[in-house]
Amino acid sequence: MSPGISDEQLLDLYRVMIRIRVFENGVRRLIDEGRCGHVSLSTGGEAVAAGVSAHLTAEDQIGSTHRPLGHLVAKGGDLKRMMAEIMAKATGTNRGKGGPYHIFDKGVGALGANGTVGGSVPMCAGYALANQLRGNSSVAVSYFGEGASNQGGVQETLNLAACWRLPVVFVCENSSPDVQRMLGHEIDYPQLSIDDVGARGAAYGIPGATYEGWDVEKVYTVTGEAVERARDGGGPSLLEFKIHRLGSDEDDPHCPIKRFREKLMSRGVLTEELDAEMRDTEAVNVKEAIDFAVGSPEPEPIDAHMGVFVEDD
Ligand SMILES: Cc1ncc(C[n+]2csc(CCOP(=O)(O)OP(=O)(O)O)c2C)c(N)n1
Repeated sequence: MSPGISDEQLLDLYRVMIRIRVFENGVRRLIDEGRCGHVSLSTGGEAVAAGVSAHLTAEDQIGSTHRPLGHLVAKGGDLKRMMAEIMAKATGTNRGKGGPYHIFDKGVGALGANGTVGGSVPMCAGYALANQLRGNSSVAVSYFGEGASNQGGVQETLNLAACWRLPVVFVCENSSPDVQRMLGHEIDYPQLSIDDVGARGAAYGIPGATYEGWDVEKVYTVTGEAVERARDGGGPSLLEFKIHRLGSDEDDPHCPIKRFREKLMSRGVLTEELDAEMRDTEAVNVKEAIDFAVGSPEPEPIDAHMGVFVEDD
């Protein structure tokens, strides 16, 4: 038992983390076999996706990055339709027209990945403004990377969201601890003027802090506070989670799943049998998702004209 988190909740968090890893490993195999296009994976960020989404319902919105799969799986995304979208099939979440960089599932409140770095931030402020104007208690969560945090639009949005006390939580996944994995970034060539993006919250008068992103219990606890504050009209927060981008295995000492598994085992919350059962279940689900995607038709050329405009609902 962890303070404030029941054993059942801990196992739910673990299950979601496993689901994300198994799903992304399935996608990794498709990439290696040349059966889908380029996909940016989120491996290593499972604790953030699981810990954040544990506080959200389908009425709450998330806006994601170019590494959206973990966020979407944690938000309750349908694995079959997600896999079909990744393979550009007509049965996909975006009918095969968005691909992984724009994957979208309105039914679960996953309002879009963004190939444009930093794109989720102003969009989520917009969702939050809509929530505020409608007077509901929904909260928007915007995911972005530390690279995106330097975008002008991100800074402007933080200011406006603070001024208007919008119900939004800004979640920065900072993978710079793995500097060698950063895109186009030379070691020792500075990109950020400070170490901790969370510290920028103070510049806008909102709570901002930095945490270890492998620690799902910490993610769960601090996000719970930020989401509650946003729901209660207390305005936005900025949470930074330091993470390591990883490969497919769990041998890496930074692997959030490995670390959580060891904790849960030592506390007697998780057994080898339950762990194996969860992994088997997720493997079957992912296999079914791949089979569904493979067996689905491609979109018809005429579909390019469909779904372009939407009536107000
Ligand atoms: C507006 C914009 N500029 C540049 C790019 C090219 N690009 C794709 S991923 C990436 C790195 C983003 O870094 P970060 O936000 O920290 O995310 P990470 O990949 O580290 O998870 C860049 C520059 C882009 N997609 N959009």
